[in-house]
Amino acid sequence: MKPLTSNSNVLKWVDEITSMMNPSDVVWIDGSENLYEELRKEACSTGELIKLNQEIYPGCYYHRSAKDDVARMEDKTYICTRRKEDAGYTNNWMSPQDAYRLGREIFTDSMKGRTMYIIPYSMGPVGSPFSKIGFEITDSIYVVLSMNIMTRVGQDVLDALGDSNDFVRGVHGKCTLDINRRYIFHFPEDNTIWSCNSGYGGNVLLGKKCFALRIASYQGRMEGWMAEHMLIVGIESPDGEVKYIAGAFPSACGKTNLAMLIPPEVYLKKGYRVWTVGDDIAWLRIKEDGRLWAINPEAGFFGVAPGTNAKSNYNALMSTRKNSIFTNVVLNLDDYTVWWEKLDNNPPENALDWMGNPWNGKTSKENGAHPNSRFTAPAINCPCISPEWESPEGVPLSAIIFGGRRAKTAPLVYQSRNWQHGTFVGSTLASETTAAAAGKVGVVRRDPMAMLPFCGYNMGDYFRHWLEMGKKMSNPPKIFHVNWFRTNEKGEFIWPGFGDNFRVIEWMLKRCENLVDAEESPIGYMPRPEDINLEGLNISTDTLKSLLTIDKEAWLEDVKGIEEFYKKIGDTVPQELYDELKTLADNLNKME
Ligand code: GTP
Ligand code: SPV
Ligand code: MN
Repeated sequence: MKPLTSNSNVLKWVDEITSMMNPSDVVWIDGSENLYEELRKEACSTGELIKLNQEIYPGCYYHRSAKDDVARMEDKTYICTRRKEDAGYTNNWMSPQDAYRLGREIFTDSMKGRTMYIIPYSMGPVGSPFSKIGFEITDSIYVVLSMNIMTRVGQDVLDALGDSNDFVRGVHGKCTLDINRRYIFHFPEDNTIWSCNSGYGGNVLLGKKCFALRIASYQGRMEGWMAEHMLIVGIESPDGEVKYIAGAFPSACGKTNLAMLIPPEVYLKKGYRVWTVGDDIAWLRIKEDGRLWAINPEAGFFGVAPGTNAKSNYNALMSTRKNSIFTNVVLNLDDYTVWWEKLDNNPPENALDWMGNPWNGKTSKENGAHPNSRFTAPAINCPCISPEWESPEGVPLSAIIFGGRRAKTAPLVYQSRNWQHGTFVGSTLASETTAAAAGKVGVVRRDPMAMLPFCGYNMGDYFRHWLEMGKKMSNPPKIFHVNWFRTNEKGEFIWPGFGDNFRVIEWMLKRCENLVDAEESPIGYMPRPEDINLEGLNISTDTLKSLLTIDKEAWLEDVKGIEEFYKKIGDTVPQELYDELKTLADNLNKME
């Protein structure tokens, strides 16, 4: 097929990859519906996709990845910088030379007898000053179709690029899906990503974590902006004013849910509304007004399916009702619809589970959907998508929230004293691990700014970049920490969460406008219990008080954990953060 561009940088690179991969055919993705329809048909004929019931799920398809390929694999993810210290303690490192050599060995002739697809895509609205362009070369139709949902793809991207050499070079090959030869290599110094032997979204939809976080975080440091693992949401008050919040929670800790939440009845009646801008990634820039502005570089949601239902996240569910792809969920053979745990109380009896085995939801003891089964859904499907979600200028942030799953230590909410303290709070973020990454679930680990698996350079330098950005803002967002996941002795969540998190958001926004006082505590500003609105909620003030307690001993343990973590990162950790740690320890020691 004739190339769709005359950009010589692109053509040279495509030639190199083509001669390495040796495909039988090359197809440029122009973004046309005709081509996509052809590819869907082909994928259905080979079993790569299954067409769902088009009356109930118009434009929707079903997909399965290999059994041992259902989540990001952090031990197979590498940052390949010339100097090992530039990748830092929190990343796996391989020298670019070794990684390219190994990659070439695996890729050579790997597309023999296969078609190679070339996808030009934009992260961010095409032409926005925030946006960046990438290419993904792949041998997977699932990837082509999913990239079309998750990013902006096609000819207008090539037109926007023109003759420029400023694009990210992504190469993905399924190869043989051999887990022992699975690698996700990032070369931040070359704007390059090579991913082999995987078919799972997080490893192969290269625009997402690989580019928009790992490569982009590195670019952001070089160019003076930030790429963060954050949702972006607009909160409209009854007078029609909209304030924007960004939130960083580790994988499977509630970003999609918070981005799309429906406020409790009492707030809806007053006229509050919530608008989704993004559910996973934010690119942040400082503008002349001294504020921090955010765009969502993606065009779709790659959301966790299990637990998504009409009550927990109606808007996410509605987003998946057309033109979406479901991966590793249950397939109902009676009507070709999909199902997953907690979708409803009516699991199908005649179905296939995520591995393709016969499954009866009424009698089986095993889960039908994989805990990290997901959907890719176009953002425009979301009933509460913000009118500003594609604004090339982004939206201004009033607040940034950090949060994780902490059964005991962290209170429901607290506010940092200033940007530097807020950076400290983000750097100490910790959470119990989830099914979003392969490995043990439920272990507490440090996950600074929810970026542990996604920062493309040395974590200490990343903290420094946060501090430097703060100095450049005359009106920075206020920084908060939340925890929706505190449990009682029985291990049950105390806080109802989901829509009721709006009550905490209301307090935070009032703090941003100085409309409510707070109590000083050893860890930061805490709400007075009476300032969290519990109207219409079956929770006592005593329960709320217990959600706001600070356990001195548990926190002193945490201080030790933070110190150990900083030491492992090494001497790149800014002194200012050690100062904050000392203040925290002193404050706690003074506590009754
Ligand atoms: P990634 O896509 O992996 O980055 O995840 P995410 O941060 O977008 O998480 P998501 O919103 O998909 O939520 C993950 C899980 O947390 C789901 O099972 C939700 O049901 C659950 N969850 C989300 N919000 C809350 C909450 O407020 N309380 C409780 N208890 N669970 C929640
Ligand atoms: C996450 O794990 O944070 C996700 C899913 O959003 S993945 O794209 O696999 O990274
Ligand atoms: Mn994520």
